[in-house]
Amino acid sequence: MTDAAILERPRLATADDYISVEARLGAKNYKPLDVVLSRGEGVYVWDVDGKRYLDALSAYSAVNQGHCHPKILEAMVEQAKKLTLTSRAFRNDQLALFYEEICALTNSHKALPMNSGAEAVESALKVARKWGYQVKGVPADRAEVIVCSENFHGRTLAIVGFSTDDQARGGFGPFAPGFKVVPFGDAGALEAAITENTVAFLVEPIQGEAGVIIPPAGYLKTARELCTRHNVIFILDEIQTGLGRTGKLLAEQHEGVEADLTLVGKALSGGFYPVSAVLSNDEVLGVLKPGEHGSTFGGNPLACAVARAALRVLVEEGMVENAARVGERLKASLAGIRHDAIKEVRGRGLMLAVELHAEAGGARRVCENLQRRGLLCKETHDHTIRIAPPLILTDDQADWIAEQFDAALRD
Ligand code: IF1
Repeated sequence: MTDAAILERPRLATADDYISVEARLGAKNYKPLDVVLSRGEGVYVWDVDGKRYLDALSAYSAVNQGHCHPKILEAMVEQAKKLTLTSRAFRNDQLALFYEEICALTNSHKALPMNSGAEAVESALKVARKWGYQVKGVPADRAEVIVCSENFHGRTLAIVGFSTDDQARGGFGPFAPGFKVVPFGDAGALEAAITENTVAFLVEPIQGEAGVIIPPAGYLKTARELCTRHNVIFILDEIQTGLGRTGKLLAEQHEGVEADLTLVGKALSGGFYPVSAVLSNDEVLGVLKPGEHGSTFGGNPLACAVARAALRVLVEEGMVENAARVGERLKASLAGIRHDAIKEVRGRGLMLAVELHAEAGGARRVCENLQRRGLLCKETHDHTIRIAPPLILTDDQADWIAEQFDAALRD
């Protein structure tokens, strides 16, 4: 069969056709719900059979602005018609504007544009180590980074090397040395782990994959103080919590702290394109000299134009404030559900989770029931259902989500 003929093969028809081809040809690194989506608009997505669902996952917080936001689409199309990629060997007319806007919005002095969230995390770890050797005076190859148990920071080898989740790290060794794990939320353990070779503390303000775990009040403030006192870079991974998800532009604002390095990604493009960035509140990024770090697509004009539009609509359409207000309403409605399967409702803004008791039979089953009711959620681990709809959610849609949860638990 010629290449052209291969490409002209008849299109797949039913959802089962898509699912069976994926089963036959795809790596099985996910176990998705059996829903084959073909269209998205705002909080809704439609499957190939035309059924509508409310998306309460938002692509793991990458479509905070809602699916296919028209203004981000317009910015992407206009830029794609002009210039998509130059490499950083040359300059382009979007990067400086992206720097100005993201640094102003986040009170940052410098930014390093990357593509995936994991790349932003890896970049921050590289910069922290180099800063440790060149500025703090840590002996070569002795830099230590402290992370928290139950962390999720991405899927690269260095990152899974300091994961405490066997599913994420099992069978991928050997791993990079120089990482110490302390319990999340325990400031005493953090202080005890700091040595003169500690260069950074990397932590999520709220642990997402761990099941929307909020640290004790004051934890991030104490961590900030400890990092300042011991000359340790405080790195906040806001790739999931950032850009309005918790009801503030950055989750750190709930605690009144400023990280030395803040990582953003996901919704930085509104789901149109992989865009991430390392934001620096002081000169840590200044240790990088030309040729010491890079990326083919990092900071490309299309990514910058998309990110600028994604940030603009987030701010101009009041999505952050809406997440705070509607998130409170939804959290209260969910907490009001009287059902003994529910162990806890927790979260901040529209980063919510419902934890079920172990004997309730598992979160996956409830997610499959919710899918039949037209609500798409994703379980994390066995007993927790995360709820993270786009930040444009209305009061009525929030009430509807709670009603579906109530009904699904009664089934
Ligand atoms: C998967 C969840 C997982 C992240 C934080 C960095 C990254 C992520 C706080 C890396 C990515 C995604 C990855 C995706 C599922 C989802 C996820 F927490 F959001 F639910 F896995 F834990 N920091 N999270 O949440 O960003 O390189 O993916 O752009 O890997 O299954 P990335």
